[in-house]
Formats: sequence, structure tokens, C-alpha cells
Amino acid sequence: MTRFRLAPLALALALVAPLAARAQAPASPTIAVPEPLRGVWFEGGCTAPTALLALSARGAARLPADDTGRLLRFTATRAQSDWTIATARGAEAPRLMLRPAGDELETAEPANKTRDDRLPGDIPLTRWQRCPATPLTFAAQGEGIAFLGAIEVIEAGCGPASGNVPECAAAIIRAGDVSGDNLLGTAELARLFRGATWLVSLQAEVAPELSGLTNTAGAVSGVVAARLAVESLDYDGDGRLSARELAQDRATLATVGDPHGRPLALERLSEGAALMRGILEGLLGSE
Ligand SMILES: [Ca+2]
Repeated sequence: MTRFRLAPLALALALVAPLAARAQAPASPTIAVPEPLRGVWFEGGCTAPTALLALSARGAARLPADDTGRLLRFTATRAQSDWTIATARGAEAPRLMLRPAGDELETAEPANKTRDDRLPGDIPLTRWQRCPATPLTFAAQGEGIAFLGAIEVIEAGCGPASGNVPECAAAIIRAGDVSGDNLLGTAELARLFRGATWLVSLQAEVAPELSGLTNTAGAVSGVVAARLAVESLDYDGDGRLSARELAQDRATLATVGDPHGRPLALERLSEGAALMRGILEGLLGSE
């Protein structure tokens, strides 16, 4: 549980720090699920589907209605006959095969040891359909599914391929801005944090009902982390974060200082109260 409470805070830190150092190798434009296949698919009809499959450009989340879900984040895709074979991160480099079947989608999940040139072989195929409206069973997964795409926008803007702070800040705004004002308010940030919590718990193959979305602690900590982020960075006090505020002190690494004064004993400044006391004592020359 602790992990889920910490996840939004971890993301808060990730959002306000340049992500370049944390990101993976630059994504090649060829690593992509074909656009017509992206979006949300259902297995077992639209009234009472048994599973949901969400496909983003570089990821897949499979969510059975009554079991633990699975997250795949792709590092490579390639075409083989009418299939797209996507290979995901992970020690066993799991693969997901996808192909259109009329208006529907067919998938296959090969065993780890099956060679690519033997695919799909006799693996059972799963058929998925689009539904005109979200079946209620999966309504609570919506923010997480949205974040599956949002994290890719952030990665594209913050990875080493772009690698500069203004682009990273703009990508974070783009990923999280719901209202279209190009700013992030508390609710928009909390939504990102809840989505991140969902993704982290899915990655850990934890049951969806334990994920941050439906878990009170996770949801509350998302709001707390969002308030913290807004209060920490909202320099103009409008209650929302702009790309400029996100990039403040990061876009331009600047320090000015003052030639007067003398160094305080920094080891005494490690806590908030000590900080104030240390500064006052330092100013008063009693350190
Ligand atoms: Ca602001």
C-alpha cells in the first residue's frame, strides 16, 4: 500500500524535474502500433465484456473484468505478413501480435520461447471489438487508460531525443491539460497522478481494484500530491501551473547571489525550522 501512496509523489518529482536522465533510449518513429488499431477494444460483447484491451502508440493494457491486468510497453514493432509483432520491455521480452480482422482486432500472445519465424503457429487467437460506449464494468479504468497515452507524450517530450526543459514542460502540459487553457490545475495534476498510480500498479500486476484509481489512499494522495505540486510551483498564484512555471529555474540554470554576507553553516539548515533559525542566527552572527 505504501508504494501506491508514494507513487504520485514520485511522479510529482518526475514531473518537476527534467526527465532526460530517467528516460529510455530515444523512441524510433517505427516503434508504433498501427494507428487504426489504437484505442480501446473489448472481448465478449459490449453488454458484459470479459476483458478490455487498450492500445496506445507504444503500449498495451489488458484488463480482464475479474482478474489482474497486464501492461506491456513496447520497445520494438515489426510487420510480419498481416501481423504487427510488438515486443515489450521486460526480462522475457513478451510479445503481442495484432492484426485487423474486418472491423475487429485479433491478437495472439506467443510463448516466450517461440521463434518469430514460427509465429503465429497454433497460438489461440483472441478477437476484440469496438463498443459505442464504455461498458460500466470498465468505467473506473478510464483515467489509467488515458495515462497510458499521456506517459508517451511526456516521454516523447522529455526523453533524450528532445532533451530540453521547455519542450519537456510543454509535453507535460499537453499530456495533462483537460480544459484546454494550456495550464495544469489541481484536478488535472491529480488526474495525472492517479493515472500514474494505476500504471505503476498495473505494471506490478496488482489487481485493478487495488490500483490508485479506486483505492481511497491512492486517490487522496493523488490530490495531495497535486496540491503540493501546485502550491510549490504556482508562482503567479492563479492556482494552475503553466509550462513556464514548470520550467522555472530549470529552463535557464541561473544563479545571481550577493557579494555581501558570509556562508552559513549549511549542515544546520537541513530542516525547515532549522533553516529559518539558521538563517536568522547566521544573519545575526551567532552561528
Ligand atoms: Ca500559475
